[in-house]
Amino acid sequence: MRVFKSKPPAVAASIAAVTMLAFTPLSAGSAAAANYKVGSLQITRTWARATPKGADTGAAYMTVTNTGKTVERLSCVSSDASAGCQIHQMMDDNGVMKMRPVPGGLPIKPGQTVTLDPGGYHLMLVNLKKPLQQGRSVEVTLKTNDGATALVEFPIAAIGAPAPGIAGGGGTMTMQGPGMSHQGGGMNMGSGGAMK
Ligand SMILES: [Cu+2]
Repeated sequence: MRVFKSKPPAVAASIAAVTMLAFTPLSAGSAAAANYKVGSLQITRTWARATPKGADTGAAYMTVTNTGKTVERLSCVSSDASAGCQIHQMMDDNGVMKMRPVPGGLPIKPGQTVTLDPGGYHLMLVNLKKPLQQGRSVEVTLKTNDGATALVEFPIAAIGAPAPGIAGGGGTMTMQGPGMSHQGGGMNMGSGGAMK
């Protein structure tokens, strides 16, 4: 028969279990400024605009810098909010602003920074599965021509917001005008020949 001597629980000799306090700097805007890498492309200032109910397209924006030595072409693969995803450019067609997919991806030269902004280049989320809601975010997979991909998060600002984290306003343009519709697959995505 054995006798168990009960020992007092070992006093944690290492009270020195240091708690590391992570000081998270507060970001200025509501949207945390996250940086992403896709190949040699650095992506910052990601944001999207909320959409009104029933809209079937939404737009997202970002700043892209090429830190590499060769031209990179960026394209959009998919998003969690829409059936399709494209990079569009705005074009003045006899005084009417139209948007078209950038054929072959958006080119960014070595050292160049390209800003996608309302009125210019933008990510177009085509055939939305749900409205883009302010305060939420949309996840988009981007790809370079080298085949590098990244999942990038776009915090959603107000409907018509002119910049990330800014509430409402806008009036710059709507995405719903004639000639702007992306409905029904009317956009010719084929072979880059759609540009005229
Ligand atoms: Cu567009």
